[in-house]
Amino acid sequence: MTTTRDRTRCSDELRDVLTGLRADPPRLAPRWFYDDLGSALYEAITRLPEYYPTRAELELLRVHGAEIAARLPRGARLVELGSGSAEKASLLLAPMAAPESYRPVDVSAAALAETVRAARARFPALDVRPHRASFADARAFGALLDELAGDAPLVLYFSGSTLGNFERAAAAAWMRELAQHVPAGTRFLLGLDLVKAERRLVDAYDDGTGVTAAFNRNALAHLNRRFGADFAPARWRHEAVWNAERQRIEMWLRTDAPQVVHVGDERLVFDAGDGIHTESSHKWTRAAVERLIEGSPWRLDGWWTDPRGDFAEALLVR
Ligand code: AVJ
Repeated sequence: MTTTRDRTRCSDELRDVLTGLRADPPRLAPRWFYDDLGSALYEAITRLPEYYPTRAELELLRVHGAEIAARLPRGARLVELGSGSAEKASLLLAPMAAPESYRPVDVSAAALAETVRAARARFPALDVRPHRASFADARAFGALLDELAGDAPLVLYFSGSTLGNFERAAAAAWMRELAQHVPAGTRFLLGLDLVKAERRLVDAYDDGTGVTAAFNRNALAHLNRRFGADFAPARWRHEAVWNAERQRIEMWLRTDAPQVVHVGDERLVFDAGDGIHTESSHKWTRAAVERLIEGSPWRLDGWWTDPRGDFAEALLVR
């Protein structure tokens, strides 16, 4: 059944999509990667030999998880932003002192169910409570944090360098807003991919098997399924470029020939050479983290990297 609310949400989303596609240069938000197929493709990306961040963060937690856990308060409520296999959170929960509960937060009910299943299998005695919510909107997520704050010390965990999808200024604003919804003493553990040789960064986002290209093009297929658009995904070339000035990998979909595409009631015309910017994945240094939290209630209280120095966990305290 389609409710009025569904239609309203659909038209809001369609309006956002059209605003982005009509911008110069055209853009599409990374969230359009993640329908069921896109989530499966991302899962495949994490296993590619070229895509090192997932393995690097797991290795970091295997090597330094106990040290990190020793810096977290006893009896803490672990709130994880985004949910998957609970594999990373488990490497913190195992050495943590008497965690009060584990609270994965995600918009996807399917992702949450999988996280809960995995966490309960690993820690049968642990209180595991999923929260279906978006954390991208700091105000909405702040309302959830207001509810979660108080009974036990809070530890937020945001893994995978997903913060890197925000523009730098938006990330800083988001951090400041979250700080307004958590008590003093709250810890925030941030998993961040570090700046490194351009070759390795580009290869991680342009793998030889073409999985990332399929993941990128699936955003267009997703728009076709969701809004009845008529993108021809195969006619868009996957591009991953290092933007040195902004220290980020950008993903684009580019067309070599003119194309006309219908989205909703709109007719969009693309010229040969036009691109759609689909994702920015910002990379980090310790100095960039200091800039991120400058003038905010957060301060940097710990920093660990994996043995190769590819990935970091930054521990912030409010
Ligand atoms: C899920 C945002 C962390 O930026 O590395 C992987 C997404 N895009 N390959 C990242 C992604 C292309 C990923 N994050």
